[in-house]
Amino acid sequence: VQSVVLAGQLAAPAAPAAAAPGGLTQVVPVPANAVTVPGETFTLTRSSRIVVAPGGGAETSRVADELAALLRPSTGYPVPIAAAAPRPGDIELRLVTAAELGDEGYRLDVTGAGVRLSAARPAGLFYGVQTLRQLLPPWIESRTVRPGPWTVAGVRIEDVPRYEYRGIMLDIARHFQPPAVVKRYVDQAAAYKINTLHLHVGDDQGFRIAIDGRPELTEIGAQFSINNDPGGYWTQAEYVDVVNYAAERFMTVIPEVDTPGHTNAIIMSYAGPEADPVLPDVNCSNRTPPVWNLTTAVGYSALCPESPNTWAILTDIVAQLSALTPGPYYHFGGDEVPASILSHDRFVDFVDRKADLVTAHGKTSIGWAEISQANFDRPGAAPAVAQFWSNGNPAGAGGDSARRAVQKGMKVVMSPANHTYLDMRQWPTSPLGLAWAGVLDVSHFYHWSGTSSDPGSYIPARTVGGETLPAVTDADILGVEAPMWSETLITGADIEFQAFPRLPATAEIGWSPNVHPDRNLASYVDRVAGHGLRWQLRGQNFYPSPQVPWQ
Ligand code: TNX
Repeated sequence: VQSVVLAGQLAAPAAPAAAAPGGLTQVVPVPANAVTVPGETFTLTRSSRIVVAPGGGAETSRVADELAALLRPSTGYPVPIAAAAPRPGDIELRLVTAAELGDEGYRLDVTGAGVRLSAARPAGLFYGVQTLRQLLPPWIESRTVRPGPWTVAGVRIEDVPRYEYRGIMLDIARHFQPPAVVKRYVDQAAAYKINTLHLHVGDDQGFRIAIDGRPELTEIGAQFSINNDPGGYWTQAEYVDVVNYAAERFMTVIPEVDTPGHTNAIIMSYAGPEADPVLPDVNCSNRTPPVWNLTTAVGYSALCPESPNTWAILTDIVAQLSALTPGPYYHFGGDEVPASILSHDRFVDFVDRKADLVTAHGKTSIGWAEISQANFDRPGAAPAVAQFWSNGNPAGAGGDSARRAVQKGMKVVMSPANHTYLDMRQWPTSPLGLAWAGVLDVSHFYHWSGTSSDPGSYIPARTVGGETLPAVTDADILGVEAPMWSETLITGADIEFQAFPRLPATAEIGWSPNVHPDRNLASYVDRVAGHGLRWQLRGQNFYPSPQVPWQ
């Protein structure tokens, strides 16, 4: 076994995975460091066990349970979980003291004697299991018994993520989705080491989570989806159930009720003729209620920043969603409010006040990057995060919303629409998706500028009007996120079709080191090619992109 070093310390990368035999050629995201162990092969057999070292705690046991649940249906083997010394043929999971592995890294040793997976934290064990899954033959994903053989070529992997935030966003406001669909997507994304689920639950066309004391928001605001498709909402118990389900897959939920724009559903809930009490003062949109906007229009609604009722409603929403959400973040939207509806000053006042409201409820604010216009640099302002989504030229004004955020000390989540938006069409005449940020195939997701896919050099510094706005570097970047808006997406199958095979590219950009022999499009499409069979075996939809040499 050759020596293994971590990303960042890696002077000359070790053996390229493309040259390695066996399952390494299917691992996505590509591990930071992997070396083959020549002449060694692990075989999972009828007598193999999952061995959990003592002291692992409940989370480690759960990872072991999840691994067993994956291995049993396709192998037909019992795969018991044992707290015992490992025997040849076993898979051992153990927590170790290894600061270099951080909260999410893992070490995976596969030899003829067995598999040893170690990590400093249970999340690392979970991610190691996802890698082991991809090292095994694709038929491991079968839900019925297959003949095998269940072999893995000898390999030693030491893997840590580049960014701490690797997200998906799902819009359940434009088209309602029941919890079961979201849970499936959580499982599918967690397999690629995505660790954040940003749930967009309030927009013009719907408000999707029950708020105690404010039945209007869901009784009125949740009735519909776009095109008069059926609406719906989650009870708070259903939301908590999804939060817990995601947490079991080491995924943190961030709720988003978009404000002050994208609020037609809230406004209608209080300003419609049936509503009691009627609160016309919350409405600063250019529409006179009752107007249900069930089209894909954007940029026409706004809550009035001067209305005490606006703040009473928002306080209830922020307080309750914050209390139900264990993660550190609350996303308050902030996108697409035309100055013709709220002047710059009124918008800034709104954002400053909303950020304070979020802080008062113990969360860190995230908003779409327009919020960087507000006073996040004022003395005493809490740290906050801007989510960059522009599809404009990042070297030009297109990058300014993120530069302003950096200038004010905010962190940035990178979601450039033309490289991460999963609701964009995959070919020009696709019945699914919009195209305002482009028609985006795998290559557009992988290549952010030229053939580079480095978030940390995507937005360079820019001098404008004698002022130099800063570059957005890794020191500023919390991570990456692939949003999925749902104007045209109705079913879980639609969501899967849009997510695969593009989402794993964003996952790789978020996880894998930028400088690595296999961190490139050619290697990515080769590695993801074997996943089509895996997805089919799991009953998961995907787009058979012509850019991938499907096996
Ligand atoms: C723009 S991107 C929006 C959403 C739409 C999306 C459609 C952003 C922050 N706002 O309201 O759903 O385009 O792709």
